[in-house]
Amino acid sequence: MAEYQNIFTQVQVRGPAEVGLDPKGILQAERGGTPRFSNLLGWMGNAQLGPIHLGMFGVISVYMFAVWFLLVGFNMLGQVDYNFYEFIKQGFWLAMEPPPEEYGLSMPPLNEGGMYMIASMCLLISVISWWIRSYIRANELGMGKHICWAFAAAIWLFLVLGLFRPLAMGSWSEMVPYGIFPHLDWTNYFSLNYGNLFYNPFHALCIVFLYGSALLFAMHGATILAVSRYGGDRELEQIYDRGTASERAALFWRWTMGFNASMEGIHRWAWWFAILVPITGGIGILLTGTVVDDWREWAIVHNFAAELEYSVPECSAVCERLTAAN
Ligand code: 07D
Repeated sequence: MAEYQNIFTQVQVRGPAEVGLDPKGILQAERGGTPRFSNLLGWMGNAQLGPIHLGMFGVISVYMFAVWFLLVGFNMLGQVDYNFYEFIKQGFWLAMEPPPEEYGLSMPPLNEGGMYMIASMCLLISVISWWIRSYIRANELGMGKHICWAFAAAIWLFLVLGLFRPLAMGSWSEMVPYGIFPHLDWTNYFSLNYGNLFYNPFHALCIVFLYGSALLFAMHGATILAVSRYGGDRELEQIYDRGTASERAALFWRWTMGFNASMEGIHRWAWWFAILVPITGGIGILLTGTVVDDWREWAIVHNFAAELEYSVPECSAVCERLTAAN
């Protein structure tokens, strides 16, 4: 039985390179790179690597991302006097900071956050171009736009953090610094500054969907792997017959928890949970500092949290029961 506890794809069928369909006959020229094969990639997905389609928006996106990356990288390198050893050593602590508060929404001098603003503009153009590219690719393959709209949900949170909330607060200084530990410190400071983000119900919802997405993904992935001995990965062909992988998978859940998602429905559950992570997150961040200044106070006023200070009652219910028993 152990042979069916498969974690990696074990069978790799290898034929001539497959370039894929070209419904409108215009893609061939835009696809680049000679296809290669890799056993290692084959364990995780398709063993064939390339050709890749870049197109105009792909080129803009990669180029603008590279400019953002280099502007941030060289700014950090400058902070350690272009000493590469120090750059590596202090890398996790280095930051490219947004402009100071006094500049509000105006363009600051280059060495006081102006370069940060230019870099941010490049990142924005890169992310939007990648979204356009995802839309055009899907369109040309005759696909629905589910991937683009899910990506748009992530861009919503990205825009709230870097554009909408700073605009609403009247200062670019509200933007997030670029850097590993500095952005973590910013996140922590943001929470402390607004009275503990855990009391922001949208942060709570955001976590529900984040953990829920992980749970759904784990359930779905594990279910399909568990029935792959019956061809579970060929889901659609399985749905309309009896005794198939799909039927066993569905029965497993109906018998263990009383309910089973349909083979189509589970992908809708997953899509909704995933997009609701950044949508609820963005609402939560947009409200912070603009409408609500202290989430703990807000929670007390709305009977969401108790007015108690953070203290432990003298005798808990358990301790009371123990005392009574003795
Ligand atoms: C950020 C947006 C989309 C990104 C895009 C990417 C590039 C460049 C560069 C590779 C991820 C564009 C950029 C391509 C890449 C290179 C080089 C998506 C993003 C388009 N929290 N918290 C969340 C938990 C606490 C805080 C979300 C847990 C504390 C703040 C999530 C805990 C404090 C913010 C979440 C916890 C705090 C969040 C993020 C536990 C202080 C946000 C969802 C157990 C530490 C964000 C409403 C996401 C948010 C957010 C989880 C605790 C602060 C659910 C599990 C109390 C300030 N927190 N958090 O998908 O939306 O992000 O909040 O303690 O802004 Mg939190």
